[in-house]
Amino acid sequence: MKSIDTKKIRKAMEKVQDESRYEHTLGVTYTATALAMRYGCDLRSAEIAGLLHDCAKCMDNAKKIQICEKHNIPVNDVERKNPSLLHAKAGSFIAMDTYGITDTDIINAILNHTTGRPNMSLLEKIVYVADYIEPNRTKAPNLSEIRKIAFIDINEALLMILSDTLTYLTAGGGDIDPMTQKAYEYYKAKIEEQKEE
Ligand code: DGI
Ligand code: FE
Ligand code: FE
Repeated sequence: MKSIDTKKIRKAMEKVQDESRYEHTLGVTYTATALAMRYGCDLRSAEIAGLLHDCAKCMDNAKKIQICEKHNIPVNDVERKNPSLLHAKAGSFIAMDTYGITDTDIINAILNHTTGRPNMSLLEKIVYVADYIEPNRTKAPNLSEIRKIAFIDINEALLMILSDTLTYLTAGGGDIDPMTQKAYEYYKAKIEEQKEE
């Protein structure tokens, strides 16, 4: 990953994202880096994944679908109905194709940053949590508690975010992606198991 120029990626994000999305990107980048310091994850990987996690967010939905179809990336029914979800899949492709990222952990962190998944790597958890808690976020419930727990027990923070996301989707009548549900069930069982020990 030596040849990856993070300053260049930052400039590119400033260009392809609107102002508030770019501010969010910078917030995720430094929050992910701080979490990486706390949990002993590679700082540079956290920085690159943070910078690129929403690289496809500001594309129109038709373009996201087109990228997935062209490159044989499967699109499920929930994603077809809510194409905004596809910014994670399309973004992981663009990270490889446009920004030359080859590290599979970084690619997976981008790919799974919206829904999560069972058995996430440390970097995937860090990007997922940083995306939710970065300082520009203001709307989600329990933010101050989750922000604190994120630096104490990342699995606990992950479960709180998944749980609040499912509550929010259910209350608003949003379709639940099977991966969000599977991730929640996996971490709920895992944390219960740990508490029994
Ligand atoms: O791209 P960001 O806004 O920074 O954050 P994100 O990639 O986590 O996307 C957040 C949105 O994704 C939020 O509005 C909730 C939505 N989301 C997460 N899981 C699901 C979902 N939406 C649906 N319909 N189904 C899901 O399972
Ligand atoms: Fe996102
Ligand atoms: Fe984001």
